[in-house]
Amino acid sequence: MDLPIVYLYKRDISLDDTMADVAVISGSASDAAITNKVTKVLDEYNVTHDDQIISAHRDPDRLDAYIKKSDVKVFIAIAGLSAALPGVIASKTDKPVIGVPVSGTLNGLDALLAIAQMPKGVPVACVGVDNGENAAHLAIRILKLR
Ligand code: AIR
Repeated sequence: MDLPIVYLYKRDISLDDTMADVAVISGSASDAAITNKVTKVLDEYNVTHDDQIISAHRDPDRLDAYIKKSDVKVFIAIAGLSAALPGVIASKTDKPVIGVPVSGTLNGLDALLAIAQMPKGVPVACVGVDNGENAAHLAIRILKLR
């Protein structure tokens, strides 16, 4: 189910958030089309997910609080432009992080490089530009390892 944008922005981080297997975090409400591709596949496979809109640049403290509080098993982070979100999450957790570059400008090449070119020791699994479906499929495969 697609959640209203206002709800995603204003919701406090609650204990319910720790119940999900996957965190789906978008950098902006404007990423909704790609975020919906992710959540559609997760829903098809009955994978529980907690959806948030948190910008690594605009709201770093809230992102930090969410990661510290969250007990999910896999993070999916969706962002365009200078897409720091997946990398920042990977710097704050030892859980798997999957990044989805969004094609806002430069056909998504800016976000693709920002997500894929992580330094050693801080890995992010980068799927194709706008390919939210593959982020969900990869998360499902990771969950199967358990
Ligand atoms: N973004 C948001 N904070 C940091 C970044 N890089 C990204 C969003 C979105 C793009 O910037 O993930 O893809 C444009 O966001 P907005 O809110 O200006 O529409």
